[in-house]
Amino acid sequence: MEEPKTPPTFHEPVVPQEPFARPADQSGPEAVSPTGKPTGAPDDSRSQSGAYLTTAGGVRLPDTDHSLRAGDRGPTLLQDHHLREKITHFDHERIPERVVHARGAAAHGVFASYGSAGGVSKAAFLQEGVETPVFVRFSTVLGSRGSADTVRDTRGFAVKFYTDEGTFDLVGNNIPVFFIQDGIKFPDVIHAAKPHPDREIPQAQSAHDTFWDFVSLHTEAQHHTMWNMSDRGIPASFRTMEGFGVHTFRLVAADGTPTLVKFHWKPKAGVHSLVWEEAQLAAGGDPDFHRRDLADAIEAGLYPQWELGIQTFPDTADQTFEGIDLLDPTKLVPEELAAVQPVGMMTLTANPTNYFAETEQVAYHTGHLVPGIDVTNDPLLQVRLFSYVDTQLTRLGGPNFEQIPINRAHAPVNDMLRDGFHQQAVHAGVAPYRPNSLDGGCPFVAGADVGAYVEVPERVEGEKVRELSASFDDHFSQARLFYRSMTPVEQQHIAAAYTFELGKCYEQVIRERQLQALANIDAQLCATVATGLGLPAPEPTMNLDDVDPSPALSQIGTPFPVDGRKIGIAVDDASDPQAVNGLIEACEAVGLVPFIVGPHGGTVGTFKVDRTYGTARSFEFDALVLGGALPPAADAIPALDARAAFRASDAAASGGVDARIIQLVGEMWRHCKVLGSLGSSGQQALESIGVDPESPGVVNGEAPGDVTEGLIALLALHRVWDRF
Ligand code: HDE
Repeated sequence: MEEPKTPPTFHEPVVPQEPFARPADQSGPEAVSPTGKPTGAPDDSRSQSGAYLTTAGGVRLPDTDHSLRAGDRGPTLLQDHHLREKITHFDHERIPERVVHARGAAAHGVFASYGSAGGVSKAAFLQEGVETPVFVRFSTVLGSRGSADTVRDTRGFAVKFYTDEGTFDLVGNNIPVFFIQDGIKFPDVIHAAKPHPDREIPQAQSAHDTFWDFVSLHTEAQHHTMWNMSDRGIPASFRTMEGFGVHTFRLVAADGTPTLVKFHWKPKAGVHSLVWEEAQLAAGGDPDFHRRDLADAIEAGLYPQWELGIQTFPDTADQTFEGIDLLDPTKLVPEELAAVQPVGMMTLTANPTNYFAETEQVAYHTGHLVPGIDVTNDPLLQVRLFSYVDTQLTRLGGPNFEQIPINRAHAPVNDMLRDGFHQQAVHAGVAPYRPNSLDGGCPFVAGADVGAYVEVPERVEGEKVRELSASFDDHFSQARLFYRSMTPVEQQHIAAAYTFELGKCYEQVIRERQLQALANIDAQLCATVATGLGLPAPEPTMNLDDVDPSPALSQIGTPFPVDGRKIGIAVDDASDPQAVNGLIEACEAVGLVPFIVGPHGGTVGTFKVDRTYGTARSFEFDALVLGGALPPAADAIPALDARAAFRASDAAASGGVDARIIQLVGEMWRHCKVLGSLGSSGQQALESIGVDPESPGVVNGEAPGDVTEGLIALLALHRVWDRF
């Protein structure tokens, strides 16, 4: 799939030439005008062009390395307009990062509707066979723009659909519930979760006092917190995350019939997570781990896919389903009670061309709704409807952010909004007001019959109060439902995460208070965490009602396709080229992505080295195959590397496998990843490191095909949980 690239030359080119064409995996926003009309220009028409450097005004420049000075040892002249333009623009290159979800990565794609939602929603993009361009941004919530990808956190999953009827944004998360029931508390939860205001630490973490102070006092946050402490808080990649609209929305059919729905994105690659040690290693070894994975997959043509599904509920007066209040965003509806019905497939096909222009400047908004999709009175959603426009005024510098190329609608815009900073449209006419006669009465208002957005005429009455209905009072039963739906290994991860995070708090009373909340969720979980913290496990302060587990909430046990899984193949200078080449081909034939791990950079025999013994760590691979004896490489530093090795004492006795390979195998083993060997020297190396070739999750083969067959079977289940 890889496009031929123009390789850079060693010496700086001196002959003027047109800029290189954009790589095939990149795509800019559609070339529509600020008023939503297709311009017909190619979508790269906004990129800079021409062989020569110019000023912002397009005048060619002879020099940009020397300021204009009075003599070569004299002062700089104020008249140097190029210097001033260059520095002034640079001084203003940064815009405020997002208050939350500052760190993100995005991609272009397409949503293809199955038409199965056509009966419950009149939205044009949900009708059969309709294809709609999308721009999707994934993010962490807490960290600043430069923070690491693999921290324990919720992930944003925001999708902009550029539909023919205007823009629809589904601004969701990878966790189906939220910390707070009423949006007025959003500043509180975020202030508590962000770094401490005095020292501004810790970065991108919830493992600190203020977070646990808040969630232990504010117990409606316990359900979301439980998800964060689970494997969902450390996804393996964006490609393997589920997405959720969180709130209950309202779909409207062509005849006006409303249906309440919850939106789900199901990844075709399956739902997978990192283990905690991998997440920690990746935060240092490759802080851009998720961002890189997404971009690499798209560049390689391994287009990530998610199926959009809906759970539907009758729009009854109490807006409650099986006793679950659908307006309470701290509650989910188990899939066993309401199946997720597939309505379309989203495929991400292109990387952005420019991070700032697209990923940074994209502005999602929960109020971007199209006919056929309406909101409910969920008190969290209601506040979001205000916040998303308001925040862009500061972040994107004024009211015309909808005109930035990535935000432009792909439907005609005729809004009577005028002027303001950065106005890019050249509006004709004299009457941006209604009623008017000077512009012939334009623009006219539409009726529902010609595509107007008409709110569902819901009857509303009540007293003005600052309170929620009593049905929102249960803060623990769904946290228990989630915990009890996990497999034992997932439960162990949850207990370990609570123990780690609470162990990082300074104030004992905060730990004790959170233990009290755990006691009200599950006695066994509470006891395990209490043991780790060295504190007594408190008694619950309420009856712990039994819950029916929802197996659909567990990530373990379901086989998924293995396309795009990464296989490390460790080789040395004596590895059998035929066998290794055969393995590379066999991997590629079944959609696995092989990485050669060599003793040094460059090439080893006939193989191009992707990682060296010194740079490879477990988090980069789903499986590792030893393709040789792997003796210590020329740059091995025995004293240093052996200390890091697993079973280092055996390393010398083993006949000398490079200590960094021993370390890598040790990590892969601990992380329950598939291990393998190719040929007898590979198997010998594995055995000498201490891996029993007969143990679960180990594949040995003389022929490459035997190895890949074993890999596929094991990788379908992601990890070898039964190793321990
Ligand atoms: Fe957001 N949220 N949010 N949020 N949110 C923002 O908008 C806000 C909430 C979510 O990739 C901000 O443009 C309030 C729930 C995502 O650009 C801001 C409340 C969910 C993104 C904002 C919530 C989300 C944001 C910051 C409580 C999941 C990133 C910058 C009422 C369903 C979108 C911006 C992107 C971003 C406000 C709660 C998801 C400040 C007030 C619940 C994925 O407007």
